[in-house]
Amino acid sequence: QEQQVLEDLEVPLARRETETLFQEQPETGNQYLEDTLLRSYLKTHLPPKVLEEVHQDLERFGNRLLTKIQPLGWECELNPPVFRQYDAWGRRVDHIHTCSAWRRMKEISAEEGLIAEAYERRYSNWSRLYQAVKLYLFSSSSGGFSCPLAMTDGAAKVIESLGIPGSLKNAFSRLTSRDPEKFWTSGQWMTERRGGSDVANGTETVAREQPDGTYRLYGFKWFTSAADSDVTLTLARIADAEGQCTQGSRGLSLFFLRVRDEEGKLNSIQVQRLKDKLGTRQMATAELWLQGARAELISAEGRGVAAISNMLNITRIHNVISAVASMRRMISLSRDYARKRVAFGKLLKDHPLHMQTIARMEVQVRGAFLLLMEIVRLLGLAETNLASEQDQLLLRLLIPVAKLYTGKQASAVAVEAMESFGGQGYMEDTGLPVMLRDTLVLSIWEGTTNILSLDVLRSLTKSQGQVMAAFLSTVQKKLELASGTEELAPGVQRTREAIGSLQEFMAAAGSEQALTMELAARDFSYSLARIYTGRAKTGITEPWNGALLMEHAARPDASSTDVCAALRWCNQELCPVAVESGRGSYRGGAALQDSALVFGSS
Ligand code: UCC
Repeated sequence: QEQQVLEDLEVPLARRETETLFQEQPETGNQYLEDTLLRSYLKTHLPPKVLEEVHQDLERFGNRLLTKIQPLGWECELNPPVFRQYDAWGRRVDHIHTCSAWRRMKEISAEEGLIAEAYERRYSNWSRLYQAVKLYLFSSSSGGFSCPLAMTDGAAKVIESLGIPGSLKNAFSRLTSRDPEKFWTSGQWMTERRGGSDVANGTETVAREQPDGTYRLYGFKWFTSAADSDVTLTLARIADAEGQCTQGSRGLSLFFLRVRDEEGKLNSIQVQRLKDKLGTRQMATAELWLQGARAELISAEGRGVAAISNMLNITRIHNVISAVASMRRMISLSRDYARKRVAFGKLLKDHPLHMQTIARMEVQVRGAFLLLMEIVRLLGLAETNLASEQDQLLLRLLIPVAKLYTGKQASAVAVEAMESFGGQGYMEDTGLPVMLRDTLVLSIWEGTTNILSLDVLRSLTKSQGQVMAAFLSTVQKKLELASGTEELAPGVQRTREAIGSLQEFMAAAGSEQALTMELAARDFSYSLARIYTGRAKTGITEPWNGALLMEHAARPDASSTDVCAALRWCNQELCPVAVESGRGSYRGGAALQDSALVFGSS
């Protein structure tokens, strides 16, 4: 009996000691100060005066993110929006309640000039890049607020590209305001039941002109992200006097509308329900009925898709920003964990296989980061009329390439990084699953990988091949002029070979049927992403007008890490389209085989 009593006393004691996992939490510090690649990029490219100013602001912002904004982001995750359709007395209210942290994110976005910076252009062509850097730092702490910011930026871009008509002056100044009281966010209502990708054939919303020249919209929008936004851009078909509409892309026009009036009453809109999503749960995505919503036509009739493309190209860049940011955050946490976690008698950082895994992710995020910087650099030039024709062509091509490529990279890195925490990576309260969920959407919204691959082909066709000529001549010129940094020679060689294979593929594909290019579209886009990201430096006499891995590694003050990352990038298959073409993957017969594999053959 005495023995039993003693055991009973000991068991709880033993349990107390073992039931809790004592493990220091992985953390990041000031993300700006810790990001050596970002800082070396800015140092290399920005004029010294600009660098001095933005450095101070980014260091301050990095501290604000760490101490104030990151906790708010987590609050947004814990308090997702709630939809209340009726009040206690049966009145239909359709109220989307957001938490105070979410509303605070909106104020912070204004205070930090997260949209304003790009439109004020106080640093001329560098303003866009500076804005992108702030958004990149903000993204993983924003509690999903990056999404409304993407659309707000896109709406501002569309309005600016229309010359800021008088009727939209107020909206433009609010979308680009630094004043939290004035700042508006925008939605982008493109998706209807019949068409997420096929917008041209799937859009059923009808616009009826009113005597005062405005329109009333009738239809159903199936996904409306950040439905608490103040305004939105949306597509609809204008009905003629007989109520008939033109079908297809040529029937679509672009409209601007305020979602609510001054009192907060919805603009003849009913909220059907909020979506139950895998991720981005901090943000309200709604199904909306437009029941005569008053709207303003802002594109030429029938030019809706072309007009909203200005928005799409901006939101796709934001997608790249979020993809790179989420990879960076996951890897930073993995790295920190490797310094703290002991297994098999030593820290994870002392296990070579574990470090190899993180290093592989690091090569991916480095390439993606430099691709992002290249795009926002080109965009900055285009917005300040400093871009050459070649720059503009490259920008058109690189946006879909980067969106599709980094979206996939981010998902793969998020899954891999999660594994580096073992079972803890799978635990909700670590916050790691949130990051994984929120990353998975990046290859879906704003155009799936295949849709973006077809957009790459669209840019080729629309420019009659000029985008490709710009791509090849940029890459080739840089290779010809390559300074011959000895350590980089194998990478230069591999890139050269990849370009040769790409050219051979293109020459052969030119005489094939359209099906060949369609089947090749994804591998082709991947090849462009890998070759461009790994391309070599231009030579010492040229300005640092590109920013990709080899260029970065050939800077006079480049580190051995820069060189190693460049070489490792070039060690992957740089031209998968040539490899697959060689295997016959794009022949008509291959398409039949694909079908048989999926559905089975008789
Ligand atoms: O709304 C959504 C969620 C919002 C959440 C925002 C988050 C942002 C992320 C931030 C990270 C946190 S998702 C909804 C997104 N929907 C899409 O992305 C649609 C996907 N589908 C496509 O992209 C299709 O390719 C379409 C809709 C563009 C195809 O339309 P069409 O009408 O069939 O295509 P067309 O006929 O080829 O193009 C019509 C015109 C042409 O100009 P013209 O007539 O002058 O020849 C095209 O060249 O539009 C032009 N165009 C473009 N121009 C089409 N795409 C582009 C482009 N990307 N750039 C320039």
